[in-house]
Amino acid sequence: MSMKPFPMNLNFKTGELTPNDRTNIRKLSDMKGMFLDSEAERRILEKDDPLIYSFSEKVLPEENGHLQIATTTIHPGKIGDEYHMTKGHYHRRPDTSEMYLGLEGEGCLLMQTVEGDFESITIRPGTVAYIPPYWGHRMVNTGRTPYIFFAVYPGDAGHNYGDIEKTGFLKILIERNGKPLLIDNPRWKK
Ligand code: S6P
Ligand code: ZN
Repeated sequence: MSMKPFPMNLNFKTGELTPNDRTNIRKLSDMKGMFLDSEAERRILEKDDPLIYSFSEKVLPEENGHLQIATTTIHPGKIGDEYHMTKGHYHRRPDTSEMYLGLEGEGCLLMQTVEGDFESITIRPGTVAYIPPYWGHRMVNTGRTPYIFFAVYPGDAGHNYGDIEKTGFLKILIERNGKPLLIDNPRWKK
């Protein structure tokens, strides 16, 4: 028996997706070693464990032919000079793509391939970004308000976090003189 069609509601201001089945929370302690300034990370974690981002998903079959639907909110802030960001990932099936739609706030989509290509796209409310197959992706909140975006990707894409945990991203986004600046990641390993 095939699945029946159904509606959902997406609040364009808050990113709230209803109904959704699961909200995942990522605090600084879940992202140890991902920000460049490990001393700043240690100092913050001594006192606090700030929420970096959360994402809500509708649970749909992880099968070819279906789609996955999610909204993410990255809270504003920095660890040292580096803006709050998602962990970032490749897809477990690397030949799958993804679409992001910016809803609120301002930030940047960082993308890279295992061969060492790199691209970035500024995403504001209304920006639609297409992430082709084989491009790892991470979102970064460069603003002072929550950064909210909507994502749609193939049902069987899955997530590969391990490769980004090992190599990091080629470039990182830091604040310099009050403005975002993309710099080479001194820890990047191909
Ligand atoms: C999934 C899609 C998003 C992210 C979410 C959190 O393919 O790209 O829903 O899962 O933004 O980021 P991350 O890197 O922790 O999965
Ligand atoms: Zn993805």
